[in-house]
Amino acid sequence: MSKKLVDIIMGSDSDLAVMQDSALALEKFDVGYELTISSAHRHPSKTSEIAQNAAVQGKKVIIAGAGGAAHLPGVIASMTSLPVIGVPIFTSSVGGVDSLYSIVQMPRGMPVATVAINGAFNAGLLAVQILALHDDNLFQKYRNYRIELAEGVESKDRKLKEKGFRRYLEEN
Ligand code: RP5
Repeated sequence: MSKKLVDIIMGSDSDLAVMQDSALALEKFDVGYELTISSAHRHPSKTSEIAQNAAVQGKKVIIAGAGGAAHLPGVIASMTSLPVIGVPIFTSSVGGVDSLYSIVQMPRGMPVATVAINGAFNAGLLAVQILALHDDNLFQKYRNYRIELAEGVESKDRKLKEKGFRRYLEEN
């Protein structure tokens, strides 16, 4: 795989089923990444080491996913100047709203770009967009991806008009 430009960090292995989507998004664009389990609460020293070493290792963006009292992305943001994208993980207790508020409500001066609850794929895409600012080839790949999305909508709309809604629903 190409150079590891993105750190994907999650608070627990129970986040992996969601956080794999960030890896899948990056792989779609041949962007190298490193996946790590760490925890702001259970292993603060490891979290601090990762955050402080990321830029030195050549990482350009950090994606951090956590659930509940989800301090991981904010704590990482406090220890690196790299852009941090936070992924609030769905929780069975309150549906991930706890994670969302913990991550999105960062104090002035310390931003974490927060995606939707379980929005790990979009976190990967946002990382691609950031990297593409300085990579024309990647920028073109990302533009092509957007064109494919639009074509997908056109094709569904053509099918709906051709078949009518009843057959469309039966067949999908
Ligand atoms: C958070 O606590 C993790 O990010 C995870 O979403 C949540 C629960 O962790 P486990 O108890 O499943 O390890 O730190």
